[in-house]
Amino acid sequence: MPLRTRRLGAASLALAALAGFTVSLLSAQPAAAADPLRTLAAAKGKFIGTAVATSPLANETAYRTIAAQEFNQVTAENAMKWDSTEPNDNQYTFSGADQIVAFAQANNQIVHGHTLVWHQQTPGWVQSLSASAMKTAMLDHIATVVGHYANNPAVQSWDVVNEVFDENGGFRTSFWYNTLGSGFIADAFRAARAADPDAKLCINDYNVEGINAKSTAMYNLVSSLKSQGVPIDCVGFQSHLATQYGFPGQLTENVARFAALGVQVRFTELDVRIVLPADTTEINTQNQYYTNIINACLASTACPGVTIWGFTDKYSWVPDTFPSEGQALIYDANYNAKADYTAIATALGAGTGGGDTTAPSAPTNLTASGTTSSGTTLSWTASTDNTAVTGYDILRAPGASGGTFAVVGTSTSTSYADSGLAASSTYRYQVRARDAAGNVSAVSSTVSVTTLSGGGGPGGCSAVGTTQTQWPGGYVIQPVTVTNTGSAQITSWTVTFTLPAGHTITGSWNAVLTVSGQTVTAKNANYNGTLGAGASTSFGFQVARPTSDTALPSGYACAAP
Ligand code: G2I
Repeated sequence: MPLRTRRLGAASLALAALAGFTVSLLSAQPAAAADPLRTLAAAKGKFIGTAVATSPLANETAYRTIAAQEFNQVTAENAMKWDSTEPNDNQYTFSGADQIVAFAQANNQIVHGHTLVWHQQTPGWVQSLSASAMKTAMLDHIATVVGHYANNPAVQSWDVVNEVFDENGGFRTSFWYNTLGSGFIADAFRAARAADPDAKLCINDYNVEGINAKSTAMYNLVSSLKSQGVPIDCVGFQSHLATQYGFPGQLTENVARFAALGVQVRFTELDVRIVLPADTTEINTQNQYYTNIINACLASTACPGVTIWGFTDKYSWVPDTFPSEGQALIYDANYNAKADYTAIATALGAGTGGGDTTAPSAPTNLTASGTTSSGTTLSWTASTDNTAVTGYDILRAPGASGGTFAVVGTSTSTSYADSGLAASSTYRYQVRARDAAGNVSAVSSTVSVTTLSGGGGPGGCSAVGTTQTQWPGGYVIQPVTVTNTGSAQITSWTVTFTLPAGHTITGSWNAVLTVSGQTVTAKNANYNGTLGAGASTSFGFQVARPTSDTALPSGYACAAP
């Protein structure tokens, strides 16, 4: 784990934005909303971001001021792409990327890295490599670029692969795919995780916002990567929308199906272009599309936030690509906020919160107890708030590291019983508090829980062996804790485990041991077979082993017939 402050969750941005950022007055500041977008979004536990370009960031005060004032997340529009960061083999330049990250840090903004492996803006020297050299170049690029920011707490996520599908749901026949096959995708994610174990790793694409052949291909890929244990944490819906094509169908259902896979869903490159000249109907449609995307993010706990692909029509990719279209962003070319700005502010709750934008304090002292093979009970110390805490969200992530925290339940007290867990599995929990205005606290510290083995049911039990002492010629295992993990009393139990070759049991207590080959079977003694639901007992044994051997028994399993 790299040495650094643990990254802020989206929810903690509420506190960061309120505590650390002073709004400076701008002549172009919109009159419609008193609070900047970032304050409104943070009060909802979300980020609102923008893509930024290095040149106006360096040269235009109005650009810089709006970027800092209105957004709590930034993405480099071009500066982190391959042609900017590694134009020649093994010659890395981070000047533009570092400029953006420094700006973000100065303004309490989080950074999304864009993008590591893409078929565009990748230098020719990469595209012509042989398969083995291309794979080496890709892994080296990911390790170096992600590694450059791995200890920077602002840089929290990456687009690892970008736009790998064609419109029919096949893999795009890019030079990556043509040379390496689809395996480059899993390789890229593994390399990114190795370079920064804490970063959220995303796959990003356009025309995947609604349910269609392309988004279904994306869904199937994410599902398959997850089942293979490939580290993938998020899906980016770019959301380059256009009023003439309608709003994507079944967007809410699409968000939900990805969320059910246990990945975040981010809106990463939102803009809504119009065929020029724009009329009132088109502008109203555009306002509605912006509103719809914000609402879709607010409605899903899997969505940490929305990034707009720039903010001013002065700098938008749209006219370069679609010469007869434009006006896609939320400020005009003179930095005046457009009606789209107000639509977003309104969707984020401007003017509805009764003025309360103070989030509760984070819950403290989170602990887990009474863990069985299928459940655990959490308790914590209450949060405080300027009005009142109305409830707590319970978040859970699978495994001891990685994965995504998702809300699994709510509580109005300071405890929560979680159930339906898998046996012998590790989960991590966090809790956050809410108030009546919808303000969300930072998350509590994380507690890790490993469920017992033995599979629940009336007759379940688990066994955990502890090495009490060992020496060159032997060891003592004490206690082997036997727990009734079921819901009813048991009257006998049998523990089995594997003894390394050449080891001999020299003594045992509180159980009756028999040895067959390398398998040891320990049955309860006549006085400790009866255990109520959740109750434990223990036994122990001593073993002689060759003096050169440091092996220990393994594979403890318990049965309670
Ligand atoms: O095409 C829109 C976006 C689609 N998804 C991935 C994004 O990375 C992509 O962004 C755009 C940037 O907004 C443009 O600014 O990607 C383009 C490249 O494909 C960017 O355009 C490039 C121009 O093609 C270059 O000629 C120019 O030198 O921007 C460069 C820097 O201004």
